[in-house]
Amino acid sequence: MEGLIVYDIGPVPPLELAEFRLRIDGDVERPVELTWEEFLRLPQAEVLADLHCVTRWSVAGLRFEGVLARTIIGLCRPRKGVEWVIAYGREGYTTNVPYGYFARKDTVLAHRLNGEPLPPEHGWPLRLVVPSLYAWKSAKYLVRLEFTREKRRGYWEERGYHDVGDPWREERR
Ligand SMILES: Nc1nc2c(c(=O)[nH]1)N[C@H]1C(S)=C(S)[C@@H](COP(=O)(O)O)O[C@H]1N2
Ligand SMILES: [Mo]
Repeated sequence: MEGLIVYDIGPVPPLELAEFRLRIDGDVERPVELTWEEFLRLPQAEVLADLHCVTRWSVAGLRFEGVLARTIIGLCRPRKGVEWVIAYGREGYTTNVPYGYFARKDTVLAHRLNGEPLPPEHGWPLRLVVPSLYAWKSAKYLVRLEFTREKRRGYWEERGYHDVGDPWREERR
């Protein structure tokens, strides 16, 4: 993708789509595990997003397609009191997303970018995109969403990044 800088904490294990599973669990009424086909059968949507990295690059006008976070919320029904969503990448990346930002109408579990399947280095086959937060909250290679009441930090949050990360408030670290 032109303009998007690849930012990865380490090598990403290969994956066959037939082996793909998305786990949605934690403090929810209905934990679910979806195969790739099951995920694609959920209602699909399109979101225009800008990504802002804390290292000060931004890319505007990315067109992501996938399943809205709100659809996932309707599916798993988080319990009252849930305040965080931990997103897991298959290489071991984690990040904690405040539930209020996760639940915004433009948060999407994206599998296409600008009309093409997600490029491998940008999260194939699936990434979380939280346009309202800095890009480190947009976990690539997404395999699990865990809803929690208590705060648990993710990879960069452990290393001093902000728990919320709202670029309009410049919440970097
Ligand atoms: N799984 C995973 N997701 C990740 C990262 C990562 O290392 N692993 N890096 C984060 C950071 S710091 C940024 S800035 C963006 C970069 O997204 P891009 O590589 O698609 O440009 O991905 C975020 N999501
Ligand atoms: Mo980043």
